[in-house]
Amino acid sequence: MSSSSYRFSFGPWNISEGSDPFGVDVRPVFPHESKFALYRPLGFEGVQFHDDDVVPGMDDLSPSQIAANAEEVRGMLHNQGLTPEFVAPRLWFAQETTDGAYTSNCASDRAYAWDRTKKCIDIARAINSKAIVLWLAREGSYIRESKDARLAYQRILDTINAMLDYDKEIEIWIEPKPNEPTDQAYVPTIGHAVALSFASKDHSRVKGLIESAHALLAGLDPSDEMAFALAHDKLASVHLNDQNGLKYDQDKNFGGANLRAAFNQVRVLEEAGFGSRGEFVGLDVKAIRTQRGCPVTDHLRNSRELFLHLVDKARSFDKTLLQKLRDERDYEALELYTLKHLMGVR
Ligand code: 3MF
Ligand code: MG
Repeated sequence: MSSSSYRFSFGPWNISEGSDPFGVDVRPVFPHESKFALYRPLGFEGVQFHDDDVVPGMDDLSPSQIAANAEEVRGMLHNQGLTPEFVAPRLWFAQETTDGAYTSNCASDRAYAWDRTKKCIDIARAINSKAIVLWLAREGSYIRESKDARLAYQRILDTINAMLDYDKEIEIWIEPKPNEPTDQAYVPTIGHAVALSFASKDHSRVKGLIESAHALLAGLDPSDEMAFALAHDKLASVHLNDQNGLKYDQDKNFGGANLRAAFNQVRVLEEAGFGSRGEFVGLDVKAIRTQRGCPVTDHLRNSRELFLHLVDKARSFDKTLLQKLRDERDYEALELYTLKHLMGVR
């Protein structure tokens, strides 16, 4: 695969107005629909959605209104030559999700979550997307005794099975994250997601989406998490970005905190032929608050460019030397070679 044949995606939330928990927007709102026109010129062809990115206010709309709105978005994507990569149910904003969604202690709140999930699948089908991403934002606890964790895992699995029944073609991609907004999440790593997949009634349709920052927040190396998923043929997509240590979820530019770790993610993806079956390279990067302009898209363009430079680095990595140094168990020399290769010095 030539490096230019990688296909890239991002979600409309990646072009943001800059508010954070401590301050309001610093840039004017850039209309959602106008974002679609930015994708192709930036080198992206896949769009990632939350259900209410497709149909805003969906909780208050009838099924036919939801279908009509989704149809309109399908047309806009078609006009711009874009592919909807996935739709994710936003199960963390509504009052009903205060104590979690599928794992809430309240039966009527769990019913809301299931209803919203079915609508999300309907929306995905209406815009021609074949996948649902489950970022299980509030499925976890702050107070460990507040929930029966074993029952919570069962409820998540029951929901996955119900989704597989509800639509016989749709795939479910689990995006693990260890914390934030919860203190401890029930599906913190790709290992947990892969276990849920194999426990489900059709594991061929249950896969994972790995975000670099989420792996780092779990104290793990993103490239090893990706390798684990790839070894089980379970890596459906990635959210490449970066994270400077164990703090709030930063969604920094890919490679911005740890270039070597970014290189290793690209190397592992390259070696496994990721992308050759149409998988997208997703970039879940946040525009920094200080950046001027509207819309701001430099973070997306730059992260994509860095990925492609690292593809070149992965390809020009001397495989014969690598094998020799592995055989000789000279990992000191291997490390120096790797760092010099990244710096472009001999
Ligand atoms: C949270 C995330 C989310 C998910 C998105 C799709 C805002 O840390 O990374 O991005 O990727 O909700 O599941
Ligand atoms: Mg993400």
